[in-house]
Amino acid sequence: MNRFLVVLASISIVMLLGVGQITPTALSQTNANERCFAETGYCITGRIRAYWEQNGGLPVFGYPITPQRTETIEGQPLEVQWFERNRLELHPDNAAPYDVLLGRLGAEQVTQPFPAEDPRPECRYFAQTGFNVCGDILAAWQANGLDLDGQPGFSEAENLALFGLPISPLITAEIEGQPLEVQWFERARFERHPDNAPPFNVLLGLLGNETLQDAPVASEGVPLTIGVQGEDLLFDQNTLGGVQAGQSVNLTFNNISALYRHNWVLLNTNDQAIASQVAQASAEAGRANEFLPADRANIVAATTVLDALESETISFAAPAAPGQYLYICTVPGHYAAGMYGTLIIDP
Ligand SMILES: [Cu+2]
Repeated sequence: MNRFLVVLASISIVMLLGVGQITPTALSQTNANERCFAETGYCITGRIRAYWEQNGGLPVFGYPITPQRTETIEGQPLEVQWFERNRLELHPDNAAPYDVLLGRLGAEQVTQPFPAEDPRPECRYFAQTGFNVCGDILAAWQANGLDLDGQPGFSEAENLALFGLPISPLITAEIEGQPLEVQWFERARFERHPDNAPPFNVLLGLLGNETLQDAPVASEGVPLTIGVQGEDLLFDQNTLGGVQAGQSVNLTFNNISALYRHNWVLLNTNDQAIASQVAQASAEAGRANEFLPADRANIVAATTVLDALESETISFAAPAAPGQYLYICTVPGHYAAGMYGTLIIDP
């Protein structure tokens, strides 16, 4: 299956760790299990949602900036979702809570090792890496953790499980044009903002945003996202819109079903009789042909067939004529069960 790493071209989110006045807004409740954020237009669900909510939420991870999708991380295909401050990865073979891991974005960004320090009595010294953690950064590190024991408060093992070890001393770095004192950890960058009142005097760097912005952008285009309604043979949206004739589109299809394979196929017609013929021919073409007929005359764009819990992003040019266009799932029986919707193309 082809998987595309599509990066939204310009995600500019101005947000500090001090989020007391910013309340996440429910965008929509298409799925009882989903929590959606109007701030970025993305939702969290399942284990990633549970992990996000249990281990610090907005101040620690930030808002989601991508859908959940498959990426290759260190040679391994993983289900991941990017947040402003980090990347959450699903590792279903691990026992909870290690079935969700925070990306090692600090270690990925600090490619030149820093020279180790001598222990200082007023600091916590980590002999494993040779760095001191002191003062307000130590306090902020200790204030968050991955809850391993169900007990209130965080042990040092729990702080370590969330942020990892320090991998730099306190250094001065230029962050968005501003010189700041920062310290790198395996999974985070702590930044000192001494003008802010506690607890906002130490903020976590926006490593998710920074990493995604550094990545190559697949293409400019209108982002569209569609999913499925749990284990029902239905898309989660009956209509998609906001696209002008001929515009390029980056469509992400999230098959959140744990049971069924699905695809998303855009037709060049709004005629249900033609859609029915395409569905029939697709079933006859079979899985080996991605449930697509040899004759693609009526097909504008299609994802591959996604197995359970897979995602894919495809790029295509929207139809040149304004109007309504059917999209269907061509996995046998799904169109007939109602798995279709309408893409509206504006002039
Ligand atoms: Cu389907």
